[in-house]
Amino acid sequence: MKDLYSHIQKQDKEVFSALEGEETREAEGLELIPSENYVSRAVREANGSVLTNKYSEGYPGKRYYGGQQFTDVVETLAVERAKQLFGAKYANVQTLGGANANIAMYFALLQPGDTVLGMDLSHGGHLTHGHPVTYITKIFNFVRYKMKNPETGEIDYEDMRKTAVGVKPKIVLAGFSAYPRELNYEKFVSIAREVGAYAVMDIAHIAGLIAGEAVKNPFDYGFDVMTSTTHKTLRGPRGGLILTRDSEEIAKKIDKMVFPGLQGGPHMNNIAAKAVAFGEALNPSFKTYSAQVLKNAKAMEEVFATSGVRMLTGGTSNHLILADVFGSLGIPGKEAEEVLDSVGITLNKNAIADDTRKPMDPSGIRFGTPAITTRGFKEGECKRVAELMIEALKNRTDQAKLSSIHAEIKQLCAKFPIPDSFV
Ligand code: DSN
Repeated sequence: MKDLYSHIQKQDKEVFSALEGEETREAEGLELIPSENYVSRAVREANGSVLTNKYSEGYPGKRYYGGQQFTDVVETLAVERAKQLFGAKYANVQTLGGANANIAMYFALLQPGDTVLGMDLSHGGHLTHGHPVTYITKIFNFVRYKMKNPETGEIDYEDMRKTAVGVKPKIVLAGFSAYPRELNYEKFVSIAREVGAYAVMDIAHIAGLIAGEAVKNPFDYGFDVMTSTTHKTLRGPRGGLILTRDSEEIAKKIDKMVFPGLQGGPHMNNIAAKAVAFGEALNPSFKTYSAQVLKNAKAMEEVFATSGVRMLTGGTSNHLILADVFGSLGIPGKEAEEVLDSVGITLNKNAIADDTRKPMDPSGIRFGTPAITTRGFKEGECKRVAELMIEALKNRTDQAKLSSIHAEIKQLCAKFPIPDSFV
């Protein structure tokens, strides 16, 4: 660690101390936030590289400033690898995050006042899919769909179709940040086609599972565009990605909107890190990783089911679980998050469908397996973690019990250190 931060250590003790603290926190605790992961040293090196010095407005071969012989190499590598991973004809790797990717996609495909049909945040969608707190709702009109039955997770496709026929959206948007099931992609695409809308999927949460072929690829069902982050299951640096299946016209609109429409100089260090991460995801070992993420989530599901804790949609078919800890154990989500944090398990409180509690202290917790699978956990370790979570929650006032659970978590972490490399 000293080597990695030796210059910071000499120059800036305050930042060094925070970095050292985070290194220890990540090493000695379990990361169960389903949108987080651990990147390889190679990805971190690229992200911390000399490319942070460079301005590269434009795209490879068409830049506004000189000196682009190496930035063009890394951006082209990132684009080509992204295309290969997702079966896309076009990729834009310049957006800084998933929210930016969605905003650029909306502005590229819509006119102010146009309508988007997206999933309700309270049923698993995302803020950028049309929550009233976001600025984009002042520009575009968002209409939301929900699950028909939160116990099974089935989306109300018939209601969605009727709504689409009524409001004539320009985009039918699939995708989620807290939904544990696969979507019926045929239905989304057929509704979009019926009303003449673009079919777009925000794959931020499951991008790595798609790339690793552990779940279906929406492009195989005719989606036009997919937006994503690169740092969740895809295990790359923080950032965004926009993929276009085959339309040059759409891809051009997206490129123009990302730059110069909405962003300035791309973060080339980050794009180099994306290229490295996409290279890792193309390695056959990434398929094994993605499949294991799913098996591990199933193993945790089994323990929660046996313990009688209600899981929204009845369980999981992907990397995440949404558990109703307030309904099942009488523990508010915020307290559950704090209790588990105190034993070295990081996850997040989360609203459940039609939650009667407030967003800052909802009924649920959301957790998942991307990061612990990167650590090398298999089903056995995941079951044990799920058991320890439930034990901690049930014994949350017993300090001796919590200390012994924390000690076991630390032992597990020591046995499964965060790897430096995956290839
Ligand atoms: N913050 C991300 C997540 O945790 O799912 C989504 O933006």
